[in-house]
Amino acid sequence: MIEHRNAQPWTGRGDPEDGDLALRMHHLAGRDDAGSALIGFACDAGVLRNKSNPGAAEAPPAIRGALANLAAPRQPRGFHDAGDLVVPGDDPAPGQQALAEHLAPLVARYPRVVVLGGGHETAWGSWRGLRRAMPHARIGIVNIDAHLDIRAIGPSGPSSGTPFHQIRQADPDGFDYAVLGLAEESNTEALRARARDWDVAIVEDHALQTSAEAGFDVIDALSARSDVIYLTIDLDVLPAAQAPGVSATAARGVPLHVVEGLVARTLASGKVRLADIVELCPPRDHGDRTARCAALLARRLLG
Ligand SMILES: [Mn+2]
Repeated sequence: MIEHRNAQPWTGRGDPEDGDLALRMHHLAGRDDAGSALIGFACDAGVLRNKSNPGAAEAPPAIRGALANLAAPRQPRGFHDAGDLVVPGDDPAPGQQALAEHLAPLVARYPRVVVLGGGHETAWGSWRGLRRAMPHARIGIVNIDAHLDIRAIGPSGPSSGTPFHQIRQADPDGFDYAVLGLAEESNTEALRARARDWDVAIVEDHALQTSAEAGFDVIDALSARSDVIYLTIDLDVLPAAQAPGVSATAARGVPLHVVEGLVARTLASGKVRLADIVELCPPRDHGDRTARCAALLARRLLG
């Protein structure tokens, strides 16, 4: 049974002595001029099935908490908080179905929708929500991630390691997938060979250590041939020092400023209707530093 929890009121710091421009993100929640919406996917089922560390279910409130007191962007616009879907147990499928059902009307109504996962099984709900809202669109997928997440579905069923395999099964002809930040050591040759077979565009983490530029051609080409972009950010692409609070930490990783550059370039296409931020694991975080990375990215996506 999937529970839908309504959004809690946003609270945070106020500095009225500084005047009308002293806005923070919590001030933008629920404003009438909402140009985006967010929804939380509180789910441990995907990482449990993927033999990984639980905790992703605690991510949505942790990201909201880190987001609330960030300064609003220069030209602030409101956002709508659609609350959280709470997925019990170790089967992600009912939760993914509920996510797709909740997302479709949000995507139809708001220019951009942001999902706060959950493990990467979130993607199988996200993508289907977008597909439901836009049945005929060419959907390009930009995944900023250390992993391909195209594993075959084994006896334990779909997990946080299989979502892009599931998407390809659902849409073999339309599947157009790029992975930015891949760590060679974290993907077996079976998966890398499958990615070659499926024409997955890959930019490895080695090429993304100082600048996002090595990813621009892939992003631009994918954007040009797509009607809409689904951007998915797996926080385990970040170096362990910046992002200890994920299910699977990266020894090398892609630094936050480079990830921000990749996100900015993808947003510059003007085609990102849906984005998600996944794999935050608050019980493994230190001093909220991973949640803060997630919040910086969420602020950019909502803005
Ligand atoms: Mn992933």
